[in-house]
Amino acid sequence: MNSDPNTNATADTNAPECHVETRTGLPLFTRHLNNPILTQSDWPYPINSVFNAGVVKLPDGDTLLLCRVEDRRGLSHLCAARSTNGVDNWRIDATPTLQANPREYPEEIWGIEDPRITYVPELDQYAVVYTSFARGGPGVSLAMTQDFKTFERYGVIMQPEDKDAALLPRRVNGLWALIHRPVTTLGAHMWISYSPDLRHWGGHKIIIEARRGGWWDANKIGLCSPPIETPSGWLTIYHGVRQTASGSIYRLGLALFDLDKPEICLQRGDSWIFGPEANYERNGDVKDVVFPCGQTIDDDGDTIHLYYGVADSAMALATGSIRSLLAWLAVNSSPSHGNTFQRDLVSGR
Ligand code: BMA
Repeated sequence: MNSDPNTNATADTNAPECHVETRTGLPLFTRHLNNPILTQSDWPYPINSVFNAGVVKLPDGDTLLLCRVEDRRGLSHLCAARSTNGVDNWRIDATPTLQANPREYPEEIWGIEDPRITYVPELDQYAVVYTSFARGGPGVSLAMTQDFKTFERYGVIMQPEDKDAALLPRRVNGLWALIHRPVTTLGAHMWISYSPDLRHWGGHKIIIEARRGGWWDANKIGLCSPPIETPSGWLTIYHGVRQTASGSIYRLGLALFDLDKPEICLQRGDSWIFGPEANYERNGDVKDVVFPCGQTIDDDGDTIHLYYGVADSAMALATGSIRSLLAWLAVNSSPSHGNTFQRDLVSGR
């Protein structure tokens, strides 16, 4: 058990690899010994790979992973897997749970990918925000559900090129808020947009930029799992993509956004907190990728179970503490690395 006086996190001190640590030397995230927890061989029908699942804890206590499943044509659909302990004995839907429907939604002609799930108490529904992939590139689509059996599709809510999106669980100043990652002439940065009805979106603002040059998160960043509401702000895990001579490395960083004005970045970590180190993260269809799209939080309000796709091939699990993440962020962030673009605009550079 963890003995970090700063937190009440549960941590396996035998855990290998992750070098970003709390003040007392424990890793911020500890990989589960059963990793990878879901693979192609678990599936009830033939597939290529299962990864980048949206996650939610259901009212009956089950953990539901809405997995991105790539079929053997290379196109993706979503399939639900449920487990009582969130680790094993997954009960996987016998057929795809949510499939692309290009006849009615042509933006899905090349499949649907990377769902993020947010429970919205006001609507008593889950918002599933996913990437729809077609000739115009990836876009952001929304479907609402109560039971992960039937879905009300809203279609595209952010036109291509855009992805890595999640809805905040409640209105902010009367409006729904969506974090997403459009690719524009400005680059691949994270934005927020607001809507009165989940269909019409505006008030678009950059919330954090990809850094430049040699940084681990230079040139391309994107939201991972849906932001977590804490008393200090919206705690947000994002990915940074480092381009190297032998391909990309997807790593994870932390940022904190203002509760009432989520376009304001309060803190942003300097270094990455988690990256591909284990063999199952380093090798697969796409090497060196860790890609979480969801998490569950225990009843203690602190223990976070992060579910992440590994190497675009399988699903893995790592556990940490929200209090430790916030404590780390407070002492490892530079206020100057929020949104330089807005400052450039003001200064005219
Ligand atoms: C991103 C997304 C993810 C994928 C990652 C690495 O752009 O497409 O689905 O896991 O690339 O290939």
